Amino acid sequence: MDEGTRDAFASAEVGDGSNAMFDAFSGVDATPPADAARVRDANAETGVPDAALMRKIWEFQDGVLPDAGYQGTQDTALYRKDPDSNFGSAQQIEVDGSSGRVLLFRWDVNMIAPQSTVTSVELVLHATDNGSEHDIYPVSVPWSDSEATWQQRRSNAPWEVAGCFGGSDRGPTVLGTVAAPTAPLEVRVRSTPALVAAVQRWVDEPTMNHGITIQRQNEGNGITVHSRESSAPAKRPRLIVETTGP
Ligand SMILES: [Ca+2]
Repeated sequence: MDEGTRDAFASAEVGDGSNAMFDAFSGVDATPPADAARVRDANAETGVPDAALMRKIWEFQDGVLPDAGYQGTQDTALYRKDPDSNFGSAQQIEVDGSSGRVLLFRWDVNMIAPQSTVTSVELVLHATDNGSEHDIYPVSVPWSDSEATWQQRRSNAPWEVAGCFGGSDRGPTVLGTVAAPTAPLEVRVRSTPALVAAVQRWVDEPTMNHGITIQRQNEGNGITVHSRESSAPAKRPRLIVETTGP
C-alpha cells in the first residue's frame, strides 16, 4: 500500500494518522483499537488498496457488530390470527405467507459516512426450520418494534392495509428473496441492485430508513428466525454493507 493510501485511511478513520493505528488494519486477525473497531478495511482483505475508493465493510448485529454496544436493530412479527398482539420481544419470529405472518426489520446505519456509496448489501438471518421463499420489500412508513401489530404500525396508527401490505405501507419493488434455508439454517440474502439502492437511501436520508418487511401473500411454508432479542447473539439478524467513499 502506498503512502497516499496509508495517510488517507489513517486520517479518515483515526484522525491522528499514527502508524500504530493504521497497522491494526493491515491484518485481518489484528485487534483494532476501540475507535477503529467499527469497520474492517476491505482493501487489506482484498489486497487491492485504492485510496480513491476507500472500500469499507460495515456489519450491524445487535450486541455483536460493529461492537458489543450496537443496539440499532428493530424487529418484530405481525400475525393475522392474533391481529392486536405485538411480538417485538420474542426471541424467534416467523414469516409465513399462508397463515398471515409478516416480519419487519430495521437497522440503524447512521455510522456510515453520509457521502458513502453503497456497493453491496447482504442480509443474514438464522432460521430454526426450513420453509419456502418469501419476498423482501422496503417499508415506507415508521413502525415500532414494541407497538406494531397486524392492525397497526404503531399505537393509534393503522397500516393502510393490515399486515403492511398497502401501497403506502411498503414499496412495490422486491429487494430480494428469503430462500428456504438449508443446514445450518443460515438464510443469506445476496446483494441485488434494488437492495443496494434501498440501503443507499438509508445512508443519504436517515429519516427515510424504515427498514424492510419480509412477506408473501396467501402462500408459503413458514420460516422462523432468531430476532435481535435472541439469547444466541451470533444468530441475531445481521446486515452487511460494503461502501466506497470518504
Ligand atoms: Ca424484536
